[in-house]
Amino acid sequence: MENTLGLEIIEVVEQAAIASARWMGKGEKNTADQVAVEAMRERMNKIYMRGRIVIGEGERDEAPMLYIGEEVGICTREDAKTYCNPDELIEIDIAVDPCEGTNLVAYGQNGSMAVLAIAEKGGLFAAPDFYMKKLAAPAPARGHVDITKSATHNLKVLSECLGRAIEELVVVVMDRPRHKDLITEIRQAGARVRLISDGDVSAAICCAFAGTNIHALMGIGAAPEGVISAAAMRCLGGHFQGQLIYDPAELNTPESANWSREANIARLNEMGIQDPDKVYNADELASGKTVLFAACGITPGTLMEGVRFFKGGARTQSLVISSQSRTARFVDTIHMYDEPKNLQLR
Ligand code: VTB
Repeated sequence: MENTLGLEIIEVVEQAAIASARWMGKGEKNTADQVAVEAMRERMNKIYMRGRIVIGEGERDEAPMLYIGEEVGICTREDAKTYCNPDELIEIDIAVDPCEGTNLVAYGQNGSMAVLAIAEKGGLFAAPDFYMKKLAAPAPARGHVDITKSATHNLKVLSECLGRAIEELVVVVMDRPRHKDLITEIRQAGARVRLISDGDVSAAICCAFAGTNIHALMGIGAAPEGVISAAAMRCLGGHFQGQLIYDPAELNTPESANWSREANIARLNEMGIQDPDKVYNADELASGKTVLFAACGITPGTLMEGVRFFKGGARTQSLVISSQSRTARFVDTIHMYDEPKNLQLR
């Protein structure tokens, strides 16, 4: 599945990142997202593959592009058999977030990226549009920390697994009222908290790389992005667990005040999720035999640079992770828009 796909998806995330980066700092998060969606879809549809969006911009009636169920790739066309080879006709599932951290782009802040994950059909959990409690940690803590246990307990375990004092650990938490008690607990346990306004996918993946000075991600974010984080963590051997949040009391936001716990459980049941309390680990969220992940920085981040425009071109940095070739590849690309003689390469 991955030979040429691994290369082509770099361009998919690069194009989305470049389009979105043109809207950096303009205060218009919806446009920053929309142009990323359009660019991602356009490039995806030039790939010889038979893809289906399983995590995207929303349900068909609410999202015009990259909606859940949309077919993408040249080999989804009616007469595909005449020009696609059998390998390219294998159905693959795709999870996309063309602009992860729309606010970050709109306000020119660090940590936004264009991101996607791919697996063979059925290999990615089609997460409902719910919130998800998440726990990410470095590989040595995999299977030792546990989302059902307290933050205090997990920090103790993490400190043992990593062989470092709790005081040296940094936990990323999204800065939300719902995390007030969690933040207090982490601080009381002795660890340090790095609050982020948005972008927990990047934070989760950072846990898998030593040297990022991020040792855990804790707290509640969006479920679909949890699957994308899990896909990367599955390939990198890091720890990732997610648990769907259906009780509005745990969110405590103005919107969630109108939700009902029972109605949410009923919705999950309708979607085939019988046990709403189930804890999903990375292997279950991204269960595919072959999993591919790609991300490109829009604004600068811990793992990747953001898009930098220069006279006649742009430069991007991406990360492509493959379970098959067991590689995590950082790709630095110069995009040349003008005649070479007019470029100021940088
Ligand atoms: C966002 C975003 C995250 O979750 O905050 C979102 O920044 C949901 O949380 O990266 P809020 O509704 O509280 O903003 C993510 O998209 C992904 O988990």
